[in-house]
Amino acid sequence: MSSQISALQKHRAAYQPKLPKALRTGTIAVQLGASTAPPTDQDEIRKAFPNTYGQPEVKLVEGKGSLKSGALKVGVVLSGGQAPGGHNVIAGLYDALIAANPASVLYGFLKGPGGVIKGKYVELTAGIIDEYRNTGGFSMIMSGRDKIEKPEELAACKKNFETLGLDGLVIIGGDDSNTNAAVLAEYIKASGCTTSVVGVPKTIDGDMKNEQIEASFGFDTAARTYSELIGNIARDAQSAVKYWHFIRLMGRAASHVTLECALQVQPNICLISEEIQQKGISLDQIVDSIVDTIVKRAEAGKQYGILLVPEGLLEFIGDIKVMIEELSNILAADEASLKSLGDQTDRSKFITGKLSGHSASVYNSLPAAIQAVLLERDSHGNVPLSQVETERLLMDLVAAKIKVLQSQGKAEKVKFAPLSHFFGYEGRCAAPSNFDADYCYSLGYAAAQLVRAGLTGYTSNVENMTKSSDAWIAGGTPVTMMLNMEQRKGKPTPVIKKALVDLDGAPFKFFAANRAKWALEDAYVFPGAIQYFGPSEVCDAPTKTLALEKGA
Ligand code: FBP
Repeated sequence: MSSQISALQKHRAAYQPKLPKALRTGTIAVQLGASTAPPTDQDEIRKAFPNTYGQPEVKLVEGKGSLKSGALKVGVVLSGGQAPGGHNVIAGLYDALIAANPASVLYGFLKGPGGVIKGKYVELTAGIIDEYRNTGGFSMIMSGRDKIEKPEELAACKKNFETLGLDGLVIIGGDDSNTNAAVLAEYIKASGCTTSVVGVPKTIDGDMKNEQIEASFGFDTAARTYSELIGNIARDAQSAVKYWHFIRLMGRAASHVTLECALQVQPNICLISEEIQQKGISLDQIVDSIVDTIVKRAEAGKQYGILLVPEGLLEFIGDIKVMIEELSNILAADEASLKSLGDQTDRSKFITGKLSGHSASVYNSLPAAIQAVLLERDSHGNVPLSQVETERLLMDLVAAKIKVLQSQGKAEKVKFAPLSHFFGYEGRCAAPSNFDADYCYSLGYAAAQLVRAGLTGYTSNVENMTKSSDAWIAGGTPVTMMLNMEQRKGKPTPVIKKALVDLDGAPFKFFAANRAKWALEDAYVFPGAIQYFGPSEVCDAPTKTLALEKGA
């Protein structure tokens, strides 16, 4: 870490995150609930996870229990995209282990799951932990997107656990990484090794949630950071009165980030991928409806506006989704031949020959830069959508449509001057809000108790988060109860089901009830920068999404 720290960092280092009441006591016990099952695909999942399927939900309560009190050796790894609060998970984990037994040791595996496979780690001492308390980023031990999946990778992890004498490994990651934690937990248990594998729900995307996991960490801070920027742009738009801002927001699949920003800032247009998919809306129809609002605002003398578009939009548009699925199957079968081709023109030709007729024409209708990105997959089989400039595609299509209308003597009042923005990486390493700082520290503290209880194949959680921390309840959710079967790299695979925006849920309904008004009026709200000191209403409030979901 840099030897120079900012004044804010200095004061934040002294911030003591809040913990659920039961975790503040010296005596923590485990309360087991009923055994669990995933909502669908039970037979396939039971077959894939015979040793960890059906485990009970766990709550951490105050009381005398049988948690291990001897010195423990635990490893921790950060997996996937950065999310604000990761360092606090590690700090909470460390503090809980030391509180239970000061001789405990915490190892940080370096650069993601690859570090666990290769056995690359550092011992995380009190000095290192103190430097990173309440800071953003994953720079303490870095992250990576490797997947622990091949038999030799699983065996290498087991060997490293045995060499280090690890009682537990805590994997801080999103849906894919927690799925990976379940696979590793099953393998380790089946092979007679006693290392517990526990996950922590991380992702700014906000799509790893269910009844027990109320939110993934990092969503709060990232959405607040983007909302501050969008609010600033809205103010600029109202001041300059000449630009339409097309703003794409990170979030690989689900539109939670975009919806939360819309609830915070009240833009003129906000696209929600899940709605577009459910209603079967085409790209042309999306463009038409954007143009409609632009024309109406121009007629009211407003040549400016704010449009939010979720990163994952393209994958939710019917024929583009089908084309991407076909591409995934082709890549699974023919990746080597495709990679051997020199340039994008040859690749496009090769792909066009393999796609169905309609998908081929959809693929060829997209700009070459987007075509190229659609041929990439990460280690979990995902398209790297953060590199697809959907906001520019929309801007160009809208501009072209306005031109056509104007050539027909319509939309004459419109003076369309668009600007594009992408907010993604700007928010992933922001200093965690109080909410994320407290939540993450609690998740880490809870993960330590799950390891002390010898539990494996769990994700740590905290419930009741719209209430004060006295009412928070920490515990663990068995990963197998969150799984479902999906096609990955061309074959059915158990993965944690992504929580998409619920169109019957309160956050979307609030947005849908207000968007017509927001389209034409300037109903912008300016949230300003995240505040760390000051009135609780300003510093500690949960996201609008969580507040609406919980009726708070
Ligand atoms: P995780 O699912 O690993 O938390 O990552 C989320 C994310 O921030 C997505 O929103 C985005 O599409 C992706 O990571 C970008 O990936 P990369 O960091 O590899 O560019």
